[in-house]
Amino acid sequence: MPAIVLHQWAISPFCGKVRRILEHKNLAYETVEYNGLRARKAKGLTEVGKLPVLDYDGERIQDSTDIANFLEARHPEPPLFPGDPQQRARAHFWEDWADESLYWFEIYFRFMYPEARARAVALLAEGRPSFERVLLGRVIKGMYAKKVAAQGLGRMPAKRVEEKFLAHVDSLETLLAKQRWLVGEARTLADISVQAQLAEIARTSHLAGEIEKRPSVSEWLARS
Ligand SMILES: N[C@@H](CCC(=O)N[C@@H](CS)C(=O)NCC(=O)O)C(=O)O
Repeated sequence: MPAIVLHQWAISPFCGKVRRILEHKNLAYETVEYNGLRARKAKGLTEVGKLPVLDYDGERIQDSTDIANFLEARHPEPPLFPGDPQQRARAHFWEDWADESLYWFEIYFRFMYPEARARAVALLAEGRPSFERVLLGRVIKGMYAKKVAAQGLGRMPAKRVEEKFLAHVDSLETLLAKQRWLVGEARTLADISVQAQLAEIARTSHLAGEIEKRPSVSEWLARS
């Protein structure tokens, strides 16, 4: 078995995506956590400075999409992608939608609401001295407020952002009421990518209850 180490924040949706990929492929791995002030060390792991980062038998890969492709090449079974090229193209777009659009709803619902933010800060400070939790609490709000304002959601009323998100969840419900997986007949990177974002929204946001109310989405999310 290869030596695999995932450098992560446990509550990062992209790190959750990589854990799901590794579990899908039945690969054993260890994790290294970057909670609290250790977050600064994550910047030095790669040029990009983001997590997840995966160490695989001495090779270092960053970016969840690149990690997925890397692991697919080395461990083709069970596959992450459908064999049919058209379905593979659909899986590609689902992944990109999850990573580039749904992700911002996750950030917004986690960091723009005081109760969700307090839960996230507690999780991001787990295992660290208590002063780091206080520090994180102080810096995180402003940091993410700037990011969501630049992206756009941060300049909309919260009610509108919630409506837009629930329209996405309703569309997922419509699809999943008629099909077991997002693309084709088996679990693919499409399901993994969307599930990873929704699971993190459900972990810290009051919208968890709204997700639970959609039976097909809820059942598919639990079937991971
Ligand atoms: N496209 C990247 C996105 C990774 C990403 O944005 N990670 C966040 C944590 S959820 C991060 O490292 N943020 C710290 C930063 O941007 O400096 C992937 O798929 O891995």
